[in-house]
Amino acid sequence: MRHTFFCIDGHTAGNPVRLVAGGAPLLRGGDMLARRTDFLERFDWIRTGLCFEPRGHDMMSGGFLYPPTRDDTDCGILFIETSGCLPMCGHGTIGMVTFGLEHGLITPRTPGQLRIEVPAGVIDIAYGMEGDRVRWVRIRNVPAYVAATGIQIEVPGFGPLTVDVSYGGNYYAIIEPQGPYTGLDDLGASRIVELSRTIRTLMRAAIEPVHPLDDRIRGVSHVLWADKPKGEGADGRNAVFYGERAIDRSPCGTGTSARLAHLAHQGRLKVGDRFVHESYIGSRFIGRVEDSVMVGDRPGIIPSIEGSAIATGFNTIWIDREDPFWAGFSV
Ligand code: PYC
Repeated sequence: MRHTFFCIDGHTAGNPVRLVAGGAPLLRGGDMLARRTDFLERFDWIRTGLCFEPRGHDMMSGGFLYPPTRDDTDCGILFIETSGCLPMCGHGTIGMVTFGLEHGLITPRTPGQLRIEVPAGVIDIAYGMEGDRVRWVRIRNVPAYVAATGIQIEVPGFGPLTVDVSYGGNYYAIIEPQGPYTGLDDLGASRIVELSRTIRTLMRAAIEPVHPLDDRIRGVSHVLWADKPKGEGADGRNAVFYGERAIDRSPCGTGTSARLAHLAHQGRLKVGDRFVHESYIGSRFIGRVEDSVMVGDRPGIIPSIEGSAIATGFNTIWIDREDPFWAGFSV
């Protein structure tokens, strides 16, 4: 049996986005988090088949647009990625909103604005179009907050690190320059990946952050290495590790949100401040601290992230049950 998926492929600031425009399964559930659970239970083969080799690769990421479950939103997004189905994905949202608007898959009730349901909550979008091209997308993200600070770990073959945990739609272990970590360029991509995998395991053994308002969102999934900016006009740089082998090519939307909350927590940013975040490859998002907010009993912020995406083409993909690798593989 052959399943056909009509996709719009592209990237946001260099990181891949595969919008599955045709072939999405019908899902059960009263909100996007419940639909995500249903998808993982019954249809995860679609994610692994579309994201892993031979149809995808270590960084592959994307998702589906769904009808809204509420009256006050325009649509829902379910994210897929090599690491699973994230509660929220910033670069993925920028890409899917861009491709969805450019190809008539999303019809905004108010031009220039969208309200979208994601598993982590509801996000507000502003965007700018010129002709049929979306030039920029800004996400007013779910509230971000710092979940833990000062966690001490000993990384074999590297040394001791003090790590903080911050939430921006996913939970990030944040490592600032210190002791053995002197900067991204001193480490290099393969070492970042290798160390991040170990650090995530150590962090998971040390702490399991649970979202104060929804305990279905929990656990450190990503590692963010913070660094000083490299390019003119940037305020900071990062490398975000996800999945088993990926460094985000974009500055990472949820990672930037988590970092904004982290810097606000440290008193280094305040409401109204802007923070230009550079990715490992030098692409950029503009982050802003929009507001302060309580997340349960924790002080947090409302972050926004702004960036742009480019479609690279249509891609009709088959998952053929006669293919020995129909559900994908990773090595
Ligand atoms: O942009 O939020 C993001 C993201 C998460 C994982 C990769 N990118």
